[in-house]
Formats: sequence, C-alpha cells, structure tokens
Amino acid sequence: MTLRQDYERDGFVRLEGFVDPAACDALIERAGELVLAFRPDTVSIFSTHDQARTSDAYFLASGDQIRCFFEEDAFAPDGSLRGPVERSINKIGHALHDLDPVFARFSRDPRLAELTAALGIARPLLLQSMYIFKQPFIGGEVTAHQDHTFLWTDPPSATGLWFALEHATIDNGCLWARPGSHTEPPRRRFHRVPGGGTAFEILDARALPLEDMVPLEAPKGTCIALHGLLPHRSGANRSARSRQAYSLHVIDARARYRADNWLQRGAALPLRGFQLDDDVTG
Ligand SMILES: O=C(O)CCC(=O)C(=O)O
Repeated sequence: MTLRQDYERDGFVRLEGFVDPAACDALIERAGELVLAFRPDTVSIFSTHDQARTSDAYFLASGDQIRCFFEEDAFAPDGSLRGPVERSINKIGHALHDLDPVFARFSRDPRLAELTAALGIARPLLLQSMYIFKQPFIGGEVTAHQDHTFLWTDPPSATGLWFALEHATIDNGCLWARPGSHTEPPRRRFHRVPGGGTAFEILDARALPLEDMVPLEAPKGTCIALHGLLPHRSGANRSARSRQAYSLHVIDARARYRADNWLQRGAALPLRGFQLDDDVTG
C-alpha cells in the first residue's frame, strides 16, 4: 500500500519519526518564548464547548496574527489565573507559519511539500497554524469535529498536518478517530454572520459517530495527516504531563475558500504555498 492509498482508505496517515526530537524541542522552546512575551491585555478563552458563543473579536481577528488563547479551566471562580501564564495557555494561533521565523522554517520544510503532494493536494496553500499545549491537569478536550466545518472550501480540501512534539497518549489527551470515517458528510459549517460573531449552519443533524474511534497515540516526532472530513477529537488532559503539538492546515488553491469562513486574512498577508512566491490566483 502506498501512503496515498492508506490515506484514502483511513482518512489519516500516521508517520512516526517524521520530525527529529531536536526539531520538536526547538518548536517547544520557541512556543515557550512566545508565551513569555505575551502580555494579556485581552483574555480570550479557547473552548470547543459552545464555540459560536465564545468566538470573540480577538479570536476572529487572529487569522493573520499570532495570538494566545487561555484554557477554560485556567481561571479560579474570582477570575484570577490559578497558575502561571505559561501553564494556562490552550493554544497559539493562527499565522505562526507566516509570522514567526522558527515556525515558518519548520512549516515550509520541503518534506511537508512532498507529503501534501503525495496526499493529492496539487496547489497547497498554508492556511492556519496552531500550537496546542494540552496543559497538564487542565488541558481542555477538543470535541469531535471535521476540520472542513471550520475551513470550508468548495470542493472540500482542508487537510491537517498534526505533529506530536511530545509523546501523545490516551493519558495526556491524544487524538482519536475512526479509520475510514472521512466518508461521513459534513455535519456543520462554522461561519461569520452579518453584523458580527459566528454561527453553525446545521447541514446534517446527526451527531458525529464517536463509537469505534480509536486512539491515535503518537510518539514524539510523529506526523499525522488528517483528511478534512475525518471526524476526530482529543480528550482532556488530567495527567501531570503536557501533550504539546503543532498543527498546520493546508487547502488547495484550486478550491474556493468561502468569504464567510471565520478565518480571514488582511491584504497585507496573502496566503502562500510552500514556496514563498507561490501564486494564489487562478
Ligand atoms: O491537538 C488537538 O488536540 C486537536 C487538534 C485538531 O483537532 C486539529 O489539529 O485539527
């Protein structure tokens, strides 16, 4: 079986040892620096529970920025942080791959271009990057979703490249998915609404099937490529170990990106492919 055949059969492919440990450590160190430099004049919490309500202006304007979002459980009832800020951040998003030199270099490694080409993405554009901490004890669960819901193109083309920067196990909140379930139709479309804010358009009221999902445990350095229609989730982390990961989402320039998708960019930072001079038109 080729990588492409595995991917088309399962909706994901898991490549152990894709990133060497030193490269993982370099991203971990850089993310730590970004958090230490973060001055939270805005407190924005990232949670996949009731996401349309919790998408604030800070989140909605982060498509072409580097911004930090807090864990839902980072706060005490009086609103103060329970722990240090570096143990309180859920994720950094969403343009690390364009704005931060360390993440930009990692994200434009020619091996990533080869991988996306092997998966059948003819004209890749690097749309979104997220650094996900899955903090010890308070790391929030990510409820089951299809990435296409959030990064809608016609036809569907969103593809996730998810990198385990630390060992990801059931205990610290690894990904879960059911092999082959990328044949599920999209259930919801997350979009901006006129006048501000976001909403989910319900396309198919059936819940995403959670049964038969299997844990995609991933040793440090593993890359998991995820089809945009594959329902996947990750558990809360109640363990004492974080589960840091970097996630990069690519779309195909041949597909139409919806103008009311939540993630939009200003003219100053157009989408690019793996080569910085990749053309986005036509
Ligand atoms: O890392 C996680 O827990 C969730 C990541 C995810 O859903 C994604 O990258 O699409």
